[in-house]
Amino acid sequence: MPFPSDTTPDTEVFGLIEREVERQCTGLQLIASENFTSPAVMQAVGSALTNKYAEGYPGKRYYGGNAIVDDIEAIAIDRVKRLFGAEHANVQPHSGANANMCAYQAVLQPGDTVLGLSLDHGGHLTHGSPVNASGKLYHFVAYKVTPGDERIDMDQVRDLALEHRPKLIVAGTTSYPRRLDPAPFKAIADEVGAMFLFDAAHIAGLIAGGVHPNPVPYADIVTFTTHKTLRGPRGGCILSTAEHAAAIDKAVFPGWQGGPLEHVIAGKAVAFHEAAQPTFADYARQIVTNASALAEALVQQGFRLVSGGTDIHLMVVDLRPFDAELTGKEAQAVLDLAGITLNKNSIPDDPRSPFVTSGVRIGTPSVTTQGMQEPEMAQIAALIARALRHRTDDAALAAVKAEVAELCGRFPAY
Ligand code: DSN
Repeated sequence: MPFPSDTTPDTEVFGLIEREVERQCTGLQLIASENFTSPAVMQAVGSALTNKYAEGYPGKRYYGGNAIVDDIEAIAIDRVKRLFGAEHANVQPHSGANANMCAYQAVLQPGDTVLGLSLDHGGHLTHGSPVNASGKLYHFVAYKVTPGDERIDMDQVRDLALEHRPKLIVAGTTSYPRRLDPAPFKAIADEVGAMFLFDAAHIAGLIAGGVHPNPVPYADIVTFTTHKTLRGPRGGCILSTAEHAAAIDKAVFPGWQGGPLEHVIAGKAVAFHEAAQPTFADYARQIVTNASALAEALVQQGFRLVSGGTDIHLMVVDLRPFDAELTGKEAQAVLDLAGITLNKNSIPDDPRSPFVTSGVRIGTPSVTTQGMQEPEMAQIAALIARALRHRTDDAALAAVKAEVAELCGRFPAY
């Protein structure tokens, strides 16, 4: 029987997809949590595996016909364990948020005390924000960055750990521009008898590429997303010690999720294969080199960077010294008009609300995938500054947009 779209193609949706591909390829993609995944990953995600129900795990499914799916999921598990040196892996979480909630469910009871980085100082919603289930189910106590150097205050982490005796300490960030050393967190967790969870969502690709310390030898549980610096399909993953393996698997299914997305798991397997290649280490190194170059160029343009710079793939720009009137919200909107995509972001102790903010977050994973290097980072900083300086001048913004398109045309993503 023919499919309806064989005779009546959905030109509406496919037309919009085409436009989105064009947007991605003709503008600068500077959202730190985004990337261009490979055609091989997209082929796996767009495959007939989407048709299959596979509740359970390889060898223990609730439906028939899963022999091939079992092989695919087993390959994904094996590859990610080898990539990070982990004892156990669960590749089924649909997202990083799910991965975190499953990990909590595996080792915590509702009401248990947990330490996590405050959202407005660079943490994540699932690290105990009161508007998120993590903050409603568990008693999160937030640590912050120091006002002086804007780096995580490890003395405060230790003091809070001694005071509150958490069952779990969470280290992990979404808008913190510095290396996150797992060793001091582990030492504090050991001192107070807490478990240690490291959320590597942003930096998983940097870890796989050898340019950031690997938390796996230190943490009981490591969660991450597969679509950021790791450059795989949109999804999550949990690594753990053998001790927590059974509890993690039970928390993911049947605890938190139903049928796994085996087409996405196949895409994860492809991404883990790609991340294990020597060229991926070159990619990870260039992401960081580009971020440093962009940070330096932005400072030369008159911007202040939170903590003074970056060690990783992202930076947080405090817009106030550049222009006291300019908010993160307006900067994001103006840059959108100029073909430069990034996101508004709170700076530590931001006087403006999270919907307005005084900063923007900028990341280099996507432009590095396109092959851009240090000279292009200087050009990007100049384009950002020009657009923001002339933000009420439509002709100036159009000129920036044309230059952005010309730059991206020299570095096609696909
Ligand atoms: N939305 C992700 C980010 O942009 O960092 C976090 O979940």
